[in-house]
Amino acid sequence: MQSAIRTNWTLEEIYEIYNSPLLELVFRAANIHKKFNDTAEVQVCTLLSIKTGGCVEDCAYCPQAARYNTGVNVHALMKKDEVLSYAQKAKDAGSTRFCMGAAWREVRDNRDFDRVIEMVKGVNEMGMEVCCTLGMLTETQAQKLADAGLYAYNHNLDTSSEYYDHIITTRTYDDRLQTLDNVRKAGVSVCCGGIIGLGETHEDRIKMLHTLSTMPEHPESVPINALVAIAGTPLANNDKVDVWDMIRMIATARILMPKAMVRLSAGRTSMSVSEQALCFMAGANSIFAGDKLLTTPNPSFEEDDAMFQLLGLKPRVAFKEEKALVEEITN
Ligand code: SAM
Ligand code: DTB
Ligand code: SF4
Repeated sequence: MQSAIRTNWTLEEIYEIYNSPLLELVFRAANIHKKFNDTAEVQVCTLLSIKTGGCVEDCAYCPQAARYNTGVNVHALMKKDEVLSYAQKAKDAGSTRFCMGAAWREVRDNRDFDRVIEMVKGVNEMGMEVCCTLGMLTETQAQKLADAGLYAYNHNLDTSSEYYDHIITTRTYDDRLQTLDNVRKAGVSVCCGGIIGLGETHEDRIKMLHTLSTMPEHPESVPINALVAIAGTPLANNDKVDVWDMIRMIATARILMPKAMVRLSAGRTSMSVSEQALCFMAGANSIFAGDKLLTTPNPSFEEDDAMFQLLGLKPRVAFKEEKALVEEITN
């Protein structure tokens, strides 16, 4: 049998998958999803912006970049207790992963970082999978976060290496890859994906999926975001992302990386329940829940609860892989 999980995909193979007739692509992805995962299960993650706006980077899509006038309220790093009470609310509403985002270019070794370490410890002790997205990290910083109980780190490639400098000029694709490597070395689960609707071509999307699916180990989570066009940013007037493109991306990601959590991320407020259902059919098995992403709106817990009931979906339990491993060892 050909190895089920492959890291040697060629660009040509991915091109063919991505461009196959839409329903054929969805059927193929759905079959793979059924074979590798519990398709009734969706991971529910909650995001919290712990430090908002005022970022020095020039990411063309981002409401938090200081250089664009987006009307985002700048907020210094939140207090630990305040963050933990948000985490508790998210847990009570059924989230099993809590992701803290900071509008930083990179982590600095200062008191703010010490405070984030305390937040990581606190959320971990609550029994949730704790994730951070704080910008670039050194290997030592990644290790410190790991020691505090960090479960996953989100660091997106966003687009292809070729298109990257059309979107961001204040750092390079290699900087991104270096941080991802540092996260891996620290034994932290990798969450890495991208955004569609930045003005990239289909080829750029294919190239990004190629980079992700040929990493020595696939990212454990792959968020697929649709651009939320923000007034004041250079991408404010970009066309709305076609939902079929979102489905195509999700299905291709599922086929290439059968066991990854493929996350239907930003953009859900402009999608109907039927459109989201097609994304789940195509292999999406994770969402961000709660009425705010970092700074922009997201469906409420109640709306998602109703969607889960309707579609017969259930939230994935926390630390599922680890629990399965313990059962295997003890049985
Ligand atoms: N500053 C850190 C960084 O850039 O890595 C962490 C926070 S940053 C806001 C996290 C991710 O959010 C970005 O990598 C990008 O993929 C996504 N994002 C930001 N603005 C977005 C938008 N307007 N639409 C869709 N995704 C967006
Ligand atoms: C990811 O891939 N998407 C999330 C999370 N990782 C950090 C962020 C989406 C942000 C959308 C714009 C905002 O709310 O500011
Ligand atoms: Fe936004 Fe992160 Fe870029 Fe800063 S580094 S502008 S927070 S995406």
